[in-house]
Amino acid sequence: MGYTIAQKIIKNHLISGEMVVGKEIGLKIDQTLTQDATGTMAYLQFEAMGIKRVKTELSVAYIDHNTLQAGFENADDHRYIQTVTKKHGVRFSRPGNGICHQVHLERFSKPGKTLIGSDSHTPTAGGIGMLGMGAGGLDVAVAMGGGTYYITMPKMIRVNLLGKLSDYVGAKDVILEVLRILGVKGGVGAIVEYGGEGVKTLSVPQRATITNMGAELGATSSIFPSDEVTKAFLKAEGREEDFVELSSDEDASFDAEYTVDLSALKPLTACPHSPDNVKKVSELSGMKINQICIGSCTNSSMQDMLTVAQILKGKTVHKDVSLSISPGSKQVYTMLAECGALADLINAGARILECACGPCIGMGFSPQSAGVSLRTFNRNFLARSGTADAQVYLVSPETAAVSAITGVFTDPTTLGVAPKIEMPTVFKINDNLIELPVEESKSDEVVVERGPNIKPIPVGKAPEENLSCELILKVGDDITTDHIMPAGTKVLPYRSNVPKLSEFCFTVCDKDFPERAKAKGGGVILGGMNYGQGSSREHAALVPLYLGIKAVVAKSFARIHVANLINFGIVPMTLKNPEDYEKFAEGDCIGIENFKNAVAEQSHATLVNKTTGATAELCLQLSERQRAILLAGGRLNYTKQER
Ligand code: MIC
Ligand code: SF4
Repeated sequence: MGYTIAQKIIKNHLISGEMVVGKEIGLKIDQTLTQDATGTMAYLQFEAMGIKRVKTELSVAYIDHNTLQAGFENADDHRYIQTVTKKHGVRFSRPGNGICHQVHLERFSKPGKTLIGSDSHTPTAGGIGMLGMGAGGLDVAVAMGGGTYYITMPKMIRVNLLGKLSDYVGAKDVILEVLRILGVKGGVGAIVEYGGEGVKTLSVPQRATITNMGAELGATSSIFPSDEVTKAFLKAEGREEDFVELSSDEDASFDAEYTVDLSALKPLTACPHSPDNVKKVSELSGMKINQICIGSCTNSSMQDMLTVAQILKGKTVHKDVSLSISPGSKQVYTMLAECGALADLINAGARILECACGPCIGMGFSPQSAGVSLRTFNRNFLARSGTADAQVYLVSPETAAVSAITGVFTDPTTLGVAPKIEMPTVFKINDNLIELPVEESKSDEVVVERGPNIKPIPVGKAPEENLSCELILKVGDDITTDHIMPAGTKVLPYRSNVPKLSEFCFTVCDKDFPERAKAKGGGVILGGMNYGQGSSREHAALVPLYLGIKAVVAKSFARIHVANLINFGIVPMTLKNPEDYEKFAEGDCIGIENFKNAVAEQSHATLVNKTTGATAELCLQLSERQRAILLAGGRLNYTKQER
C-alpha cells in the first residue's frame, strides 16, 4: 500500500518505533525554530544539557512575541537569546525581521524536511510541504542537541479541496470551514493532508494560512503537496534549489476523508470564545464593531496585505473602529512600502504596527470593555486579547478590511467583483536581520549575557509511593494554555521568571488559585476534555510544577501539553469513565495507593475520593520512555541520569 505525504516524511526520518497509529515513534529533526516567549527557557535547557553546538541542519531563534518592552525584562531576554545563539550555532532573527512562522516560510522552510518549533503554529510550514510540529521548549532543546523527537504515530485525515475560491472568499474561510466540520478536538492524534484539484488554485501563503490553523484542530500537523505552485514560491524567494516534488501515492489510505468545495464557500467567522464556534459572516451582518486587527502568523503575507490595501485604497476606516495592521515580516513590510500599498493603508487610517505577534498575544490593542473585535488571527480564547469581557471574532482579511470601512460586520461578497491584486513574481530578499552564529572554534569567545529577570528553572521530583493530597482545582472542557498560564502585557515579560509567573497561573478561571496552591503545597488538578489545548508554552506545566501540582487527571489531553507535563514530571492520567468526573469536587481529599508503582508499570490506577468514599478508574497511557522520565522527576533529571 502507498504512503501519504506525511507518512513518506516520517518514514525518511524514523529513528525508533513502528509506524503504527497510536504507538510512540522517534523522529530525526532537520530544523528547529524558537520564539522569544518560549526561547529563553529552551536555550537555558539547551545550556543545561552541556552541548556545545547545535546538531541540526538549521536552527533559528526569532524575536517576535515580547517586543513591547515596557520594562527591562524583554530586552534582557532578547540579549540573552542573541548571545546564547551566537555561541551555540543558531541563527538569530532580530526583532523587526518578522513573525517566526512567516519568516521561516519565506526564508528557510523546505519540502520533505522535518521542523519542530517551540510554538504551536509551527505546522504553518506544511504550506510548503514540510512536516512542521509544535513542541515544548525542552523538546526543541533536545532536538537542537541532535536528540530524537518523540510523537505518537498519527492517523491520517485527508481534506479534498474542489473548485476555486470565489471573489472575497479567502484561505481563512477554508480552515474555518474545516474547523466547523471537525471542531477543536477533531484533529487530535492526526495529520491533516490537503489534496484534490483545488490545491493548485491556492498559493503557498494561502496554504500556510490553512496549515497554520490546523493547530486549532488539535492536529499534530497539517500538510499540502509540494507542486508547481511551491516551486514558483521558492523561485520568488530565490530558493528554487530547495524544491522537491511531494505528493501522496495514488493508493495511500486515510483514516477519514472530508471534502470542501472552495467554489461554494462563503465568508465565515469563529465566534467567541473558540475557533470552532463557526458561523457565516452573513448571519452576523450589521453587528457593530469596535476594533479590527489584521496580521498574525495566520494572515500577514504579502498577498493578504495587498488584498487589504486594495480594499482600503481611497477609503476611510469607520469613525467608531480602530484598525491595526501588522505585516508578517520585514520582506512583506518593505515590499508594501515600495509598491505604495503601505501608503494606501496609512491614508485609510489604519494604525500600522511593527511586524510581530502584537495584539494576537495580547501585547497591546486590548479592546474596550465588552468590545467587539474582528481579528484575522487564529485564537479567540477567553481574555487572550487582554480584555476579559471582549468578544473576539476570527475572520479573513477580506471580511476584516470591508468591515473596517462599514463599521459593522459585513459579508464582503455582497460587494460583488473583488479588485484584482498583482502579486510580485520575485520577492525582495534581504536577510540582513538574520545574524549568523560564530564559527565553532570561536564560540568560547562569546559571553552569554543574562539579565536579572532570568530565574532558575524548577526541577521535578520522583512520584511519591502513595499519593495523598487535595483536589486543588476542578475545571471544565477545552481548557487552554491561555487559561493555565495567561500571556499579555502584564505576564509575558516574566517568561523566564517562574516564581513571578506563578502569581498569574489559572487566574482566568480562579483568581485565588495561586495563593491556594501555595498555601496547600499543591495537589492534583481535575480537567475535562482536551485539557491544555492551544499554545506549546511549557510554562503551563513548569508553573503548576512550581506550585506543587503532582498530577493532572482529565477526560482527555492535548498533544503538546501532555508531552510538556511529562517533561516536567507531572503525571497525566485520564478517567476511564468520563462520567466519574462528577464524583469529585474541588477541595476533596484524594489519594492513589501505590502511585509510584502505577507510574512505573501499571496501565491503570484507582483514584479514591477520601472525602466521599467514591472511586474512579484512571488510565496511564504511557510509553516505557515516558514512564522512565516521570520516575526520574522530569526529562532534565532523566537526561542527566542517562549520561
Ligand atoms: C500563542 O499563539 O499562543 C503563542 C504565544 O504563540 C504560543 C507560544 C507561547 O505561549 O509562547 C504558541 O502558540 O505556542
Ligand atoms: Fe505569534 Fe499569534 Fe502566531 Fe502565536 S498565534 S505565533 S502569538 S502571531
